[in-house]
Amino acid sequence: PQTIYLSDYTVPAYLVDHVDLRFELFEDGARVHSTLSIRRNPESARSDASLSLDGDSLSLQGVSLDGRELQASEYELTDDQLVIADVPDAFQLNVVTWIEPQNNTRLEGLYKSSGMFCTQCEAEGFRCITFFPDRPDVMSRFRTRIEADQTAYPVLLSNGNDVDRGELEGGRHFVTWEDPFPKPCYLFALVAGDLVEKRDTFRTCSGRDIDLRMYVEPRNAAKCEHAMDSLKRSMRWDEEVYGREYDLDIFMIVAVDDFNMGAMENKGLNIFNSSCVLASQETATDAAFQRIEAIVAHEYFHNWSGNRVTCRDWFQLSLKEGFTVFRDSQFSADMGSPTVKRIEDVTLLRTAQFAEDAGPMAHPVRPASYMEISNFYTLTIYEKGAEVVRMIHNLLGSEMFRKGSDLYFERHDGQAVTTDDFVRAMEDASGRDLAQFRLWYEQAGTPVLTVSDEFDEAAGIYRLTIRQDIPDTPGQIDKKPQHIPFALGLLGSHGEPLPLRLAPDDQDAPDERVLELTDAEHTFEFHGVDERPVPSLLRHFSAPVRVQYPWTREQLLFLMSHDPDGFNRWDAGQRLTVDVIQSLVGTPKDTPVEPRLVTAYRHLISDSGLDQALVAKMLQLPSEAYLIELSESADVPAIHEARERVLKHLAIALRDELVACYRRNGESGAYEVTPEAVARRSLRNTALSWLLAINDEEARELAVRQFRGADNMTDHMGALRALVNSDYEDDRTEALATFYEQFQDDPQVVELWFSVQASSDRAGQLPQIRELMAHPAFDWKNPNKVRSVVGAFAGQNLAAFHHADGSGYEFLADQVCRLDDSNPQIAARLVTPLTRWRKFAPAYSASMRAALERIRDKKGLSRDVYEVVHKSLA
Ligand code: BAL
Ligand code: ZN
Repeated sequence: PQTIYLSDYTVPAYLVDHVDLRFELFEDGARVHSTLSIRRNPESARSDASLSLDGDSLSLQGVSLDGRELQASEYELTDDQLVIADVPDAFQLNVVTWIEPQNNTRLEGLYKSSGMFCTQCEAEGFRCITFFPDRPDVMSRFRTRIEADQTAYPVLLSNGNDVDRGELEGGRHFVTWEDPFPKPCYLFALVAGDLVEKRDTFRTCSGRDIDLRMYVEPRNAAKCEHAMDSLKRSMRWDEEVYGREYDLDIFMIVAVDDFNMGAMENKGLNIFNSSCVLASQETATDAAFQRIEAIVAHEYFHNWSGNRVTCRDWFQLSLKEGFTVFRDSQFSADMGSPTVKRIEDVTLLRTAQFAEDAGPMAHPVRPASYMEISNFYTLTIYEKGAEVVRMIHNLLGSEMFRKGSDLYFERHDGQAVTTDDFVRAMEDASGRDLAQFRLWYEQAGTPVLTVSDEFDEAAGIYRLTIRQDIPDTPGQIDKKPQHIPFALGLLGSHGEPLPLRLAPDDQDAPDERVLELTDAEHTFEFHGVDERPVPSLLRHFSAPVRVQYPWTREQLLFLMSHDPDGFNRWDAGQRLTVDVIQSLVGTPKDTPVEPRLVTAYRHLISDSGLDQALVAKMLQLPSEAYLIELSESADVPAIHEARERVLKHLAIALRDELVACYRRNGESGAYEVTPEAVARRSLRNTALSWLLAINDEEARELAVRQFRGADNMTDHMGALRALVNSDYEDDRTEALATFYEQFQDDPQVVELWFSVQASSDRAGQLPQIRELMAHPAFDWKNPNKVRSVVGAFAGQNLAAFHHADGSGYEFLADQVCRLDDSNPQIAARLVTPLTRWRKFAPAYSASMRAALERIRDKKGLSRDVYEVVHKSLA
């Protein structure tokens, strides 16, 4: 496969002002008539008069130019292009193609899911529908007429407003949609199906009434309310916080079961993976409710950050994704607990994005090259991209940042632009120079900050030295220092915040500062300090970096209970627990566990005066994935064993406190998804899982009772998970059977049922995984099912996946090869755990490498998997 380089970018030779589409949908295929109004781009330097259109898996039925049918000799048809040698400066092109949505297992372009037609065009799916310059800097006005059988497909949707509809012969009907806003073809969408409609309205800040509609399969009619409420909250929030008003008269959301991504922000017609939009108290966990709210917001926010202002090319993907993730994370923080939201974001970043940034697929937030763009919908583009925008926000402050975003939207409305344009708008609005800051977009790798300190008692000066190093990554060495905002505070011996005097006479010094690091090393002096303080470093996780500082356990315990920054309180607890677990890896089973850890956790569990939402997070032990990420040469079974040992040690020592915590946090009142209620359920389910880990009989009874009596999926799953991960085999078997019996008709819950088993080291050993894949509810064609079994096994059941005999790796390689033929995008995602092979102890890494080599040698490997595997082995 070819590598595509940012440095090769040139403007499009031709522009398409208007696209007129007519879809004739049938059971054995679809005919697509496309009429393009094309003109030469005055900004293009190209002098030849040939037109190239992208096309993939299309059967061409006819081409005419300005009404004249072209002979086959007048154009060239290759595997991926239609080239017309000689075209005028402005003309109309008619193209008719035949496609087979019913056989489209890649789920790119137009395909069928549960009997309905739907589309996914980002990034390059539109070329699977018709020939087109499939690049985001070609923006056109679309008019779309859909024709289909009226009984089977009563609902026909596309972007914009419906402007015409009527009946046709043979029991068919049509609807025509017109989108007044020019858009790139990746935002095109079409849906045709037998769907129920849920309606609501939203009055915008200027008094316009927007028609809100959700379309779902009839069995999901009762699962729309949460998404609809989330949508209205998002619309209001974007007006209030960013001054962004919705622009069309209609906003539609459709739920689809077979979907590669989580959701898609098509203009006016967002299409969602069912698991990211449908929810009811009985079938969705708290985490799902929160995820749905965030994703609905994310897709809605794209209407401005992505659709009205879009990307010039796919190297700029983070322009819309990083900014929109930042926006949705601000929104979620405002809707719930900002500290908890920050902890969740940072957990994902540190566990998974840092791993990506240190692995063979490491790439900058604005990559310089790619083979397959689908492989670049990554944690780096999304989450690190969001952190980069967050840092701009931190450096400029809220007010200037808002001025910057206003300027960005105003200056670039209707354009396809670059990350550099975004930064320039921020600079122009604020007057700040972000030249060095731009390196965050260009350099890959997670900066490492090494912090050292000294206290000069005689002078009353505390000195902090911070050095930054950015590790080498594939194709990038010897990096330049970046501009890093570093928030910190200093605490006195009683936990009191100390004023941060950078000069001896600094009288009104604040007790928190954001230091700006620009050189490879800085030393800061704090004056008027009477005793050696405890530093609280990188508060709120003010930059996506690793901090190395020789914390003592004493200091971490101190920060855990005294740091005024909730995030750093949590972080201190994590660092302490990581330190304790790491010190036990590979030691004899009777090695003593740090007694102060028990004291600290006892305090957390017992003191109901603490912020319970924060406590619920602090009680989550660092995950195995995070512990692996922190290792140089990971021995997963040993890490798993040490972590289990600590968990059981805590559970035995705190048994009575855990039972009391469980009872104290019993159900109270109607189900609601507030930070308090979520924390209550999280605390009681954590207590339950810890107690079952030590085979506590009373807890077993509590779990069985909770399982039978739960009125919400969080508690239902909490009890099921605890039983599945326990030694009570009969209870586990019975609970799994009962659960399936109850929810077998609900695909989203069946996915939970699959994943709770596939991610459990008790219920998810390889033979059991194979059984799950042979289960009638498992479906290779459904990405959610693949993710909930194969993905959960390789990504979460780490001790089983990293079995010393290498069987987990062999298994994954087999599944990747199998899926590569039908759905390369999902196959390439599944490879991820193997790409980290260098991270593991030699016996493991050799088998992982061998599994990758076997995938590499598969005949007809897709470009998607080829890129990931070859880069991993390089
Ligand atoms: N644009 C792809 C899905 C999303 O990030 O919203
Ligand atoms: Zn997005």
